Amino acid sequence: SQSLHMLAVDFGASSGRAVTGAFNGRTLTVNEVHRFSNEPVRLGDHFHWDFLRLFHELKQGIHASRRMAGGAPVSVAVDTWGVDYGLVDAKGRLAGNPYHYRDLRTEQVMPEVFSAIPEKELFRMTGIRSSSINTIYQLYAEEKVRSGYGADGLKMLMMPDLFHYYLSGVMANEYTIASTSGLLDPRSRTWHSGILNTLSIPESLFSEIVMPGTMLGQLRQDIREELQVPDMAVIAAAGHDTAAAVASVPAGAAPYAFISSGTWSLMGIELDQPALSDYSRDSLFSNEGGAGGKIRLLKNIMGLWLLQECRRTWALEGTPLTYDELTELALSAPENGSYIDAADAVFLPPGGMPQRIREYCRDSGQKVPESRAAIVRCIVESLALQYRQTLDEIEKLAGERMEHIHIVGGGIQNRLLCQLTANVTGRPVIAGPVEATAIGNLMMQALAHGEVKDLAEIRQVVLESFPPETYLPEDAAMWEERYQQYVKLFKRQETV
Ligand code: ADP
Ligand code: LRH
Repeated sequence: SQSLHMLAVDFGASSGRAVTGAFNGRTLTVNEVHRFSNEPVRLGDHFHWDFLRLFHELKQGIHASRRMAGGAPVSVAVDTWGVDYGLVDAKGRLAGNPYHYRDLRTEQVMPEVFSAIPEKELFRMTGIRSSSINTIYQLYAEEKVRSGYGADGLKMLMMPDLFHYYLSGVMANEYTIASTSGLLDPRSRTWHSGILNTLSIPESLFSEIVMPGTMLGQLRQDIREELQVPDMAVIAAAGHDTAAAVASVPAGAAPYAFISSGTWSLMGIELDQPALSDYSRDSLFSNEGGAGGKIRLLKNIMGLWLLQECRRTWALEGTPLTYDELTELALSAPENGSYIDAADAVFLPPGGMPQRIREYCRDSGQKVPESRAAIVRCIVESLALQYRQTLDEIEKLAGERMEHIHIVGGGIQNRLLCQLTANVTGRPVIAGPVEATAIGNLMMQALAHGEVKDLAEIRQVVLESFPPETYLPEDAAMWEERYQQYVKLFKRQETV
C-alpha cells in the first residue's frame, strides 16, 4: 500500500498501549496491538516505576506491530507521563530504578530550593507551578547528583528519552517532555543555566534540546533481531503524553479550552508566548512546551486519579468495581452538595482516598459523603466545578471567551463527567478521540516524515478520521448556583 505505517507506544501513569497507524495522506487508521497495565512498585521506603517491565512491554508492542496489514511500521515513537527520568552512566547503564513522581522524598527539599530561589521568582524564570512532582525537586533530592560525587558522565534522560535511548542508542532531551521538568527557560526553550548553577545541579547532566518531530536514529540491530522486525526509525515525536494529546485535539478556528483527561486532568489553552504573571501563578497554571512552537498554558487537576484510588481501596476491601459500575453508583446517589478542591496537592499521594475525601469535606465545614455512591458523586461534581473555575481563569488570562471545551483521553469514557462539564461550564463539550495521545504521537511522526506540514493539518486529519461527540449544556441555572457556593468554599485571587 501507499500508506505511511507507524507505531506509537504511549505510557500513561495507569496503563500503556502500542498503537499502529496507517496514514494515507488524508486520514489516519489506528489499531491497538498491545495494551498493558502500568503498576508502580513500593520498594523499601520509596515508590518506583518498574522500568524493566515497561521496556519489556515496549518490546512486546514493537514485536506485535510487525503483523500490521500491508507491512511493518517504518518508525516508532514513545511518549510518557511527565516529570520523571532515569540517570544513565558513561557506560550506558541505568543508574538505579526511576522514581515515581508520587514518591515523597521531594517534599523535604522544596523549602531548601525556595530559600535559594524564592518560589515566585522560580515561576517567573520557568513558568512552571511549584509541585513536589517536578523534576527540579527530584534532581535536587538526588544527593549524588548535587554533590557531584559519582556524577561524572551521568546523563539525565526523561522517560521517553530513556526509552528512545535504549531503543536506538541515541541520547537526546526532547523539548515537550523537558518542559515539564521546571528547569527550562520558557522563552529561550533551553535549560536554565542560572537555576542549575544556583542549585548545584551539573549542566553536564543535560543534552541539547531537540524539537518534537525529530528523527533520532534507527532501532538497534540486536533489538531488531530479538523481535524479528525490519529496520525502523526512532523518532522524538512529542515525548510528553499531554503534548501529544493536545496536538491531536480536533479543533477548528473558534477559541477553545482543552482538557486532556486521564489519571490527571490537564486543562488549558495554547499560546504563542508564556504567561508569567502573578495571576497565572496564583491560579496554579504552568507553561509547558507544545508541538508546533506553541506554549501549553495548563493546570494540573488531580483528575480521575481520585476515582482510580477510591476504586483501588474498595477492591482491597473486597469490593472490586468496574468504571461503569462506579458511574452507576454516582447516578444512583442523591444530590450531594459536598465538594473538594480537585487542584489541591493534598490528594497527590496514594492510599486511603475515600477517607481523605471525607476528611476534606468535614474540615471545610460540609456534609461528609459517607457512602461509596456519595464519594463518587463528590469526585465527579468536584472535577466539573474545578473545570468551571479553571475556565473562568483561562478566559481572564486569554482576554476572550472560549466557545467550546474539547476533552480527549481515556476519561471521556466517563459520560457523566462529560455531561456535567458541559452543564457546569455552560459550554458545549466536544469529546474525543479517546486515544488522542497515541494519535498525536502518530501524527507527529507523520510530520517528521514530511507527510503533514503543521498542527492545523494534523487537527484536520484527526477531525476527519475520528469524529468527536458533542454534549450540550443542561440545567444551567442550577449549576450556576452550585458554582457560586463552590467558589465561596475554595476562593483564589481574583484580579489579573
Ligand atoms: P492515563 O493515560 O493517565 O493512564 P487514560 O487516558 O488511560 O489514563 O484514562 C484512564 C481513566 O479513564 C481511568 O482513570 C478511568 O477513570 C477512565 N476510564 C477508563 N475506562 C473507562 C470506562 N469503561 N468507563 C468510564 N471511565 C473509564
Ligand atoms: C499526564 C501527565 C501530566 C503530568 C503528569 C506527571 O499523564 O503527563 O501532564 O503533569 O503526567
